[in-house]
Amino acid sequence: MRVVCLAGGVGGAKLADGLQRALAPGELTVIANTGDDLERHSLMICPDQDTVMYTLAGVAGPEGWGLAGETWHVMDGLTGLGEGTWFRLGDKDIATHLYRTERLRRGKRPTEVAVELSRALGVPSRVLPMTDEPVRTRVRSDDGWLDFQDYFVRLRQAPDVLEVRFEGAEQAKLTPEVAEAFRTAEAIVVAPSNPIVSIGPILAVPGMLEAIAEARRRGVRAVGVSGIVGGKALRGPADRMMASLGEEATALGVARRYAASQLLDAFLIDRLDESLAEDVRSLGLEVVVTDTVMTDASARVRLARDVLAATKAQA
Ligand code: FO1
Repeated sequence: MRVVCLAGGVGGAKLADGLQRALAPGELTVIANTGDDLERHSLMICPDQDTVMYTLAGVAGPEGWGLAGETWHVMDGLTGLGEGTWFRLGDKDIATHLYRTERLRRGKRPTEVAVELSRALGVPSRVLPMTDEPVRTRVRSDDGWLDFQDYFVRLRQAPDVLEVRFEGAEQAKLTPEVAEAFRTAEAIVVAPSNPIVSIGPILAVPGMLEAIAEARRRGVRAVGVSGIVGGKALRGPADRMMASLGEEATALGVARRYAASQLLDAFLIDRLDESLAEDVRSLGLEVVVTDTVMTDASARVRLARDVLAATKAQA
């Protein structure tokens, strides 16, 4: 069963891992958010793509991003030279960035480099950037506009987010690889990633929503999972971000967002949020109430199986 999964960083990578384990090799394509991408120390860094790729390769670091068993000699050296090292790149991870940066400089497309990197790591799925054009997420706080990683890593998500924009999104295009993935998809999954700054940029790529709608017109079902459980984001600032943007910071708030773009057939919410099921249903979505918190590999697979079941049948 060919499955296309839209994902951001760590939370999305966990469900992608569950899907990869539940499916046959080659059946999963992950479309990764590139709004978090940045250039530092002259290196092109694609955090969400790499988080998904390292997770699917079984080599992700202890925090969910970067690589396991890292050393930090380059960062220590840069710190000694007085360089800002608030964005930590491990020595092995730097090899990925050197490779990517060099290939891009020689004219390869980001998608081509992503496919090469995944292949080199032995990932049995495809991990595709949402677009080859640069899209940069920026957030407005009381102190003005911030680059996403300034907000997320340097300022540790402390400022209230009052506005979000995806610079470059209007000029971005669907890649042939992403278009083909939707053309051949048999199921579409929206991972429990931040709906505003992880899934939002993916949906902002012109043609993305239409490609999903076109697949759904063929009878392909689209299923999403709430990354907010009991009013709290499982990871990251999605709950506070939704609140400061005037949205309800619950699974219902996430469902409302996706319902507004007519994205989904069904939505999975946690048992803790069962009381919201009726309201989610009234948005025109089928609801599956299940355990959505992925504490270990077996929980990832269990959730993936629930997701796949929801893509097959009326809940
Ligand atoms: N997250 C952090 O909180 N601190 C870091 O220093 C950091 C470095 C980093 C390096 C490479 C990479 O692929 C990811 C990295 N992340 C780091 C994670 C990442 O910035 C965020 O988790 C995502 O952008 C949000 O999805």
